[in-house]
Amino acid sequence: LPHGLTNLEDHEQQAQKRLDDVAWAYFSGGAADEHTLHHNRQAWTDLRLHPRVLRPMTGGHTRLSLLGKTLAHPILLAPVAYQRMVHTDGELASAYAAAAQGAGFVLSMQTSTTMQTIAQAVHAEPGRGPMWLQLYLHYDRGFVVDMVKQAEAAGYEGLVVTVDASVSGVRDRERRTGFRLPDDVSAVHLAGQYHRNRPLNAGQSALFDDLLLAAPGWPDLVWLKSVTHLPILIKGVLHEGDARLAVELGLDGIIVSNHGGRTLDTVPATANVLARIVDAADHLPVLVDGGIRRGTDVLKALALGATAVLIGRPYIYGLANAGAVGVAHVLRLLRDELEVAMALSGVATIDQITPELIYRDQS
Ligand code: HOC
Repeated sequence: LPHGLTNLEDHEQQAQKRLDDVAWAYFSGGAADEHTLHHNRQAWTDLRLHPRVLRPMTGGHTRLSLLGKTLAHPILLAPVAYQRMVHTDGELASAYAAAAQGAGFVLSMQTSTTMQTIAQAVHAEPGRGPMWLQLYLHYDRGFVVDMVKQAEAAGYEGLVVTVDASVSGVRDRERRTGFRLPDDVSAVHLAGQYHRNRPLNAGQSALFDDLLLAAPGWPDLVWLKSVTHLPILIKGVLHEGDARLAVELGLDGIIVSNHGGRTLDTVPATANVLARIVDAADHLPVLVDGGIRRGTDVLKALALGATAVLIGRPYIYGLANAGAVGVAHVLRLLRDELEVAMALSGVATIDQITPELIYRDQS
C-alpha cells in the first residue's frame, strides 16, 4: 500500500497521480458542470450529528440484516464499469476485497471480467457479503433473460436494475479527453450489443428516433420479476412517487442514487431526498449512494433511514492505488470511521441509529 493513505480523500489524491487522464476523467468525472457530483458530498457534510453521551456500549457491533442475510457492516461496493481500466485485476480484485471485508458486492453489467470468474473466485469465501448483479433493461428481453440465468447459475443473490441512465449523461470531461476504452478492456458480457443504430434522416434524433425506442418502463420490471426468483432492487430513485411504484410492483429494495452525479446534472443530492424516499418505501429496504466519504456520512445515511450505503469512486481509487489490498483498505477505513462515529454518538448497534441523531435547528 502506498504510504500515507489515512482516509478516502487521500486515496482519491493518490489515485489521480496514478491514473492516466482518460481513466481519471471517466471515473472521477460527472455530468455537465458537475453540480450534483459536488453537491452529493457537500450535502452529507452539511448535516450535523447530534450525539448523546454516556450511553451503554457493551455488546456493540455493526451487523445488520438485509434481504434475509446478515451483513458484518452496512457498506457495499456499488456497480462500476470497466474496472480493468484501473488495475489489471479489475473487478476480481474488488470482489476479493469485498469478500475479505464482509462487504456486499454489486457487479456492473458493464464488467470487464466475467461474472462467472468472479463468482467462482469468491463464492465460497467465508464471511463474504451478498453478491448482486446490476442490469440495464434496455436490451432485448432474450439477452436480459440470458444474463439473469447466468447470474442465477453462478450464484448471484440479487439483481440491481439501474433506471437513471437510459442514455449517458453529458460528460464534458470524458469528451475533452477523447474517452475510449483501451484495446484490452471491454464490457465482456455486452459484446455485439451496441449495434442497433438505425440509419437516420437529417433532422432525426439519435435519441428519440433510435436509442430510446428500446427504453424500458415499469412493465419491464414486472416482466423481470416473472423470469427470476432473485430479489430485485431498483437503483436510481430520487422521487417518492417512484418509490411508491416500486412498492406497488413488489420489488425488494430501492437504491437512492443519482448515478454519482454522472447522468442528469443539477438533480438533488441523495442525502437530501433520502428521508422522503424512506417514508414512501413502506417496509422496503432503502440503500443510498453518492458522495459518501466518511464514517460520519454512513452514520447520517443510516440515521435518515437507509438500511445500508454503497460507495463507488472511493473503492475505484483504492483499486488504482493497490489492487485488492487498496479496495480492502478503503472498506476498512470507512468501517472503522463508522464505528468511531457510532461510539462517539452514543449508539452501540445499527438498530439504535434513529433520525434523532441528525441535528435540527429549533429556531
Ligand atoms: C446506456 C447508458 O454506468 C457510467 C456507466 C454508464 C452509464 C450510461 C449508460 O459511466 O456511469
